[in-house]
Amino acid sequence: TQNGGAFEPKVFKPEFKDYQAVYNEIAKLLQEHDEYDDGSYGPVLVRLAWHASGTYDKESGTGGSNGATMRFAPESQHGANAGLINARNFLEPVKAKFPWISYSDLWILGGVCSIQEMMGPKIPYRPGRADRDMSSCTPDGRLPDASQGPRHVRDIFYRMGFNDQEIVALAGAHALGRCHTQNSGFEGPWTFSPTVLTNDYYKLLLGSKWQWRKWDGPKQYEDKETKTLMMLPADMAFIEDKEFKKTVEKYAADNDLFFKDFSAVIVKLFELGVPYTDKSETFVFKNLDE
Ligand code: HIF
Repeated sequence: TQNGGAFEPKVFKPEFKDYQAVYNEIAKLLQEHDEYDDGSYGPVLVRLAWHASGTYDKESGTGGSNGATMRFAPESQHGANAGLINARNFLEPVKAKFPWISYSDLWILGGVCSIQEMMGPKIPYRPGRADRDMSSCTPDGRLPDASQGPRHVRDIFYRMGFNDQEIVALAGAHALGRCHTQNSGFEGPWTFSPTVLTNDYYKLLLGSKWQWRKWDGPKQYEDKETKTLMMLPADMAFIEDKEFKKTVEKYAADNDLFFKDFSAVIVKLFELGVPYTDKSETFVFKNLDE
């Protein structure tokens, strides 16, 4: 250029330390806002990251976490996304403090941070997602229907490109959080410690007696002993189906194996449809207390 580049705008190139700063900010806000739900925004942040990613269709290459199109109607209004406004709003002050990060990268970083801070495994993170406009919103019906069984669960996750073992490894995330009548119509948590990631989901699926809950709401299961835990019909798919059940047994018996496989498969989920280049770097964040 004429002036030797002196007046060219400086392009900010975020590095590991910049993303770690975003991670730390989210982790700090998670600690500060322990008034929400069971004491943490972590589960709903994980659900946001998954619903942003789980719209992916491998045939057409549409959907996935690239784009953050859930900011816009109609996607924000899809029944499956009810309640995720809480997660999106939670992350707004983080976006305001670090405006250089895309919403799509931020939502996934929110999921990664929440899993690690809820005592889960390390989740390697690769930035590179760009926000898109509402013309990239995916059609309704790409996320799973909780009232259905093994066949539907397979259809939905095969469409994203997962196999049976990977589907079961993902399912352990229902150790976290709960169902809310105002969101899905269902009610209750899957485990006794819904803000800590463990293999308890698999242990409870196999070890508890499950019966239909008698209530006005949609058909769901309750544990016979305490009647405080729940399973969706779609969760029961994992023990109704023999192939799925074998893998449930493996993870119920071995938390380390679950952590290893869960980390790998959630990275795959979070990266569906993201146009990475050879130069994309992978980051492993320090937890807040490390
Ligand atoms: Fe969920 N899921 N999910 N889910 N989910 C809910 C809540 C959470 C399904 C249905 C529901 C996965 C798979 C499936 C989380 C994470 C993951 C709710 C309740 C429903 C109905 C929403 C509400 O009422 O607020 C179905 C049918 C799935 C296919 C089997 C993933 C594997 C388990 C992919 C996954 O990671 C999390 C976390 C929550 C808790 C959100 C909260 O606000 O606490």
